[in-house]
Amino acid sequence: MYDKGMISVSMMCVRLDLTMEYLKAFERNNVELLHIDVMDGTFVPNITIGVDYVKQLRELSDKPFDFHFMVEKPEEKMKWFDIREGDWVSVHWESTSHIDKCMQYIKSRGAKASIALNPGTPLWVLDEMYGYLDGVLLLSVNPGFAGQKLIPSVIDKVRRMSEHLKQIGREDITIIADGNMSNENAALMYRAGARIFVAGTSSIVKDTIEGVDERIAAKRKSIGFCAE
Ligand code: S6P
Ligand code: MG
Repeated sequence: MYDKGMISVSMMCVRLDLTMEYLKAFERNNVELLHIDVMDGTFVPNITIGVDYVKQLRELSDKPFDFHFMVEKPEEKMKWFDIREGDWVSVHWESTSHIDKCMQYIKSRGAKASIALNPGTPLWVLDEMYGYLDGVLLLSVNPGFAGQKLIPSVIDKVRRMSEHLKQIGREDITIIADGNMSNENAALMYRAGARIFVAGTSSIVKDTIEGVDERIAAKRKSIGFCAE
């Protein structure tokens, strides 16, 4: 397990007119990952980032992408995207009968494989899948929208996931926390065992670029970069 947390910035939260400024800020502050929420209007009640946006974003940034697919038939739709070695890719267990096929595909691209779980989905659904996993994404909001409130029971779910991973000798599997990762919530999730933090409107991404460096620094402090 990484000692310190990594930041994965939610690109759906970045205003179009501020995209370049934010990308420069992520570069100078060594933000680790760009979180790409792909929603199809069927699995979740929203449509977000698509194939062409991702293509263009690749031209603007060399950072690894952290794909979060919230789509039906991910085993087909994932293949439309340029998934590269070093990327993280999370697919919802609830979205497909072919989660095994999805994991095989992600591995075949050299990317890190992760299963995403909605807040109401129990951890035991992962039982047959640990062999593939590099990560588990635990949503602390119902998927579909930025700017929601954290569902508090997910903090204990992260703690139980972390304990279970220790028990089965799989501390190498990284817990990704997504949904209202304010600095306060991120600190709780960090203590519970999460190590990648999706940062959107509740911490780093605002309607202005002003203060972004300070916001990134504050986020780092909440995820293990200073003594508690
Ligand atoms: C939600 C999505 C998330 C959001 C992120 C936004 O369905 O998976 O990745 O983009 O949670 O962050 P915030 O800080 O606005 O909740
Ligand atoms: Mg997400």
